[in-house]
Amino acid sequence: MCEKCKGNFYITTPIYYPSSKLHIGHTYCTVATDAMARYKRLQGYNVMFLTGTDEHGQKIEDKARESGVTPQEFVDNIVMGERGVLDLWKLMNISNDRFIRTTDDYHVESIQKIFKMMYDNGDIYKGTYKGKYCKPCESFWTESQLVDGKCPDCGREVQDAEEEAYFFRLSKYADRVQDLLENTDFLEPRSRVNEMVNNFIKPGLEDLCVSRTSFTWGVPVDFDPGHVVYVWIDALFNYMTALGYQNDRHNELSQFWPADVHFVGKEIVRFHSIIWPAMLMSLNLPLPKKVFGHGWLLLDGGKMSKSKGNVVDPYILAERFGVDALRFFLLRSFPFGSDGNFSNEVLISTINTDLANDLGNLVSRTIAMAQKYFGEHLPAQQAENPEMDAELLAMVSDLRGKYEEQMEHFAFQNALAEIFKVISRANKYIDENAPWVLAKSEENKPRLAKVLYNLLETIRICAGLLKPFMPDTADEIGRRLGNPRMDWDSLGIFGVLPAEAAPVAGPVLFPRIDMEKELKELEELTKPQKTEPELPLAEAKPDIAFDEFEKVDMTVVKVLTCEKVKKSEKLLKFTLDDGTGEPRTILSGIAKYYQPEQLVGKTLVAVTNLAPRKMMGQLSCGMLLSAERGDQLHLLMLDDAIPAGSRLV
Ligand code: ME8
Repeated sequence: MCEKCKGNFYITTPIYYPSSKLHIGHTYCTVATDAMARYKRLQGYNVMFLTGTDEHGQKIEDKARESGVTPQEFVDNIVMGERGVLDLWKLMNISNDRFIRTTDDYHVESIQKIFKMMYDNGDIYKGTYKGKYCKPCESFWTESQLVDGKCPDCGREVQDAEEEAYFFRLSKYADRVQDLLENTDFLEPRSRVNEMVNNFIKPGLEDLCVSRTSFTWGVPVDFDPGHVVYVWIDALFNYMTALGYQNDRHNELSQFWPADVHFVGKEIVRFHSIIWPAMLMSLNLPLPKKVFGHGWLLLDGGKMSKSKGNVVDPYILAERFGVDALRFFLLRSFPFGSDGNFSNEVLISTINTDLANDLGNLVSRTIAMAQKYFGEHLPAQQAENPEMDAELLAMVSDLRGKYEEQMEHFAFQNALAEIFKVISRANKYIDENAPWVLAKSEENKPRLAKVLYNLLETIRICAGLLKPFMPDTADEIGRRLGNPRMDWDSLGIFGVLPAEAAPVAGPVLFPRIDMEKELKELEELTKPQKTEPELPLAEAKPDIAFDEFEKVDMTVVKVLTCEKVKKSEKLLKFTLDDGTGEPRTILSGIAKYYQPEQLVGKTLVAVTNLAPRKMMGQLSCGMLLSAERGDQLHLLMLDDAIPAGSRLV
């Protein structure tokens, strides 16, 4: 640790799933962590701020397959590609000291060693996973995860199943974890403690299944091929592998572990406050000092999430309003520990009220008056008026203490409220002292100089304390004040700005936004990005024997003619070449999906030994195969090089 440092401070964000691009909800937590990291640096701490991506698991494997790329290519694109995770953090001015990807070699190796260590000490053991299995999803579920007794992912029937798997003895640590939660400040806000204890620990903690065999995109269990490590073990240990635990890529474990705080969203508090400490206990490792579970940003009252497709794009907002305004809005408008409703109206009105009116006006009015009345710099001769100055000066002098108290409790909204109380008071101070009246007589110039000095000094302290939230704006204000001290010590003292301050004007910091016009434009741009809705899956049919399947004749056919069936909205009539030399007629209910002329000449597949049946008075000899999901239908079309009459085997 350096001589001057107050100490080390280690803070983390959750590592994000790069299963699709990040949204404003993810940005919220990272901006909060960044503000905290910057605040601690400002106080003089030696900070390690870690963020990263959690890249393994079945979901990523599936998404990559759907996109026709390897899982590694898939995650690389979302993490490093244009407008990906790294680009977003750069845009948002995130000052992380380290970025970990769980696909990094050193992390993978460390996880293998960690898994083996818990296996060797007996806390991981091989057993049988008994549960419910959804065949189409290839997923195991416990009874409690089912929704109405069906697969929570696709809604289909599940079957009883058994799979060989490794388990972590979570049950062994139940008492110690309960004690940790109830009798220490490990988990905050406090309300989350009851939720964890009553919902998860008291009903009985079961051992946790920590390996999977149904997919391969994960850290392989090196002593048992075919098993991959459960993603949450892989993910949680990132907080330590990133410092060098069980690897020699990094070397800061003794300096920064245990972490001072993990910021996590409320839905993953369970993993961080029960499973994580239990695993650390198993390895006799020190526990993080705190887990803070923050609330969600809601949209129309519901959680913004990739799977619901109702996400708001941080790029659009940052580009329209500026990065600092967006960062400020996120932490000023919602209490960090509770949920908050996102809306464009709140965003614009926060910018207009706090930034354009209150802060922006205070800075521009004060500097404009200083220049107008005194030119280059304020005169050294200044006259106090204790009666007029006392309240503002007392508020500014107390500000750092009040701000610190709130920041230490991660109460960003309250810390900002303290600053804005002072900014409003300063605006009122201008009106009370009416510098434009003082300027009329030479005799009042010393008093005028003091009024402006007090205002400039108030601005310096407010800007310095705003720096963790709006780093660029604080720097710009500092520049306009003539680059005075804005270090932590100086922010606790009124009077650090030299008396002969020489402020410089600049463009409007936060232009006022025309609410109505902006809302209209934004509505177009930030229309919740409907990601492709999940199409419902048809019910899976019972298994059949191979000889039953073999009875079906599937034949390659070419479309000779195709026309609509009169008086039917659904049916198309096909004449087909099935290779026998005799044209075959098939009626198919697909008129809603295809125009007849589109299909002439196409190579399709037909079931040709289906008993003929009459439809709308015409005989149909067979059935054309098509793929159906939700309200979409596609005929199976083959390469035209395949001759009519070929059999599908
Ligand atoms: O949970 N409002 O990753 P993730 C606020 N990989 N926060 C939100 C949010 C919203 N609307 N939507 C998401 C994971 N988040 C794991 C973490 S850590 C060892 C592994 C937050 O990408 C969410 O609460 O699904 C979580 O804390 C974080 O974004 C990452 O979510």
